[in-house]
Amino acid sequence: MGRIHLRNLLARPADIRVVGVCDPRPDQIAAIGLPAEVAVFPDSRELLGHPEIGLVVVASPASLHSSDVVSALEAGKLVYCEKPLVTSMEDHRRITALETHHGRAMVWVGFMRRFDPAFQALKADLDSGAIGPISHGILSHRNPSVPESFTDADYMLETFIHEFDALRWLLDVEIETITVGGKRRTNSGLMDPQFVTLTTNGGQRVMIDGHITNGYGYDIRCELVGERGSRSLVDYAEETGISAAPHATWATRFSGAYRTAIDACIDDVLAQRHTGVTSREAERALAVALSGIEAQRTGRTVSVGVG
Ligand code: ISE
Repeated sequence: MGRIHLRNLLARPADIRVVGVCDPRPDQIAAIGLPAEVAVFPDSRELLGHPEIGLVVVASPASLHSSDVVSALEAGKLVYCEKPLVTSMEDHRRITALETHHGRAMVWVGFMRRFDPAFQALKADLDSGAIGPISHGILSHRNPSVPESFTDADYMLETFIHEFDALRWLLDVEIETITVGGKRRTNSGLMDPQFVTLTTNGGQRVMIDGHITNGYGYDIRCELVGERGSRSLVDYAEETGISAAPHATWATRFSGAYRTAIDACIDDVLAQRHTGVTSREAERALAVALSGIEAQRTGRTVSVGVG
């Protein structure tokens, strides 16, 4: 993930400078082939103490996001952090408390689907009222494979969290309840596929099938049904050039969106504004994911708490 962001940052016109990178595995950094002017910091404290650094991009494993983001905020830096921002409400509160202390929103969360041309075209159609009020949605999140260590909780926090954020944004609603079903277990004990049903405060019902060891490709689908018609991502394939056929991985499917998302963050930083996904916005998708973990465990429909 860090490499994708680094490549995109280095491709940016000369209105910013990539000062340095930090990774506990020096061999990984060597493999990137860094330009000579980009310093390698063996220790993140040294990087965070650097006076020229204004924005820190956090692309560490999700379990480290909380401590990485907190350290950056304590050092007074702005942060672009990959999703999920954090994995517990307690960690989330530490971050918002620091932002409150600094008196401003300082964190941009990398929900890149909001920057994908096909999702944006779908959103524009919904906002125009072209298909009337939405009654329901049918979505798929399919991945060819995930690491052996991937857990049911990761399914919510790493994978379905994209749908939770995208649906809130597309429909301008809050998700009220979540139910999760599935029987099949992989060799590593992961429930896969998983079937999620959501209800919203807009009166909609949304069904998502997740199948993240499908072996055939990365396949993201989204159909929303209104009173006067329906729209799917596939409807925008020709105008956006985003093929509806399965892609190799999430990195190839969303390569453009990753670039646009970080570019938009940098534009915001340079213009001293925040038009992206704030920590407070990300908290809503996190709340749904945490309720989803409870729904997996209990087999019950779980109400998503109000933040
Ligand atoms: C990544 O963020 C994605 O976009 C994928 O859809 C997801 O399944 C994967 O686990 C994520 O890391």
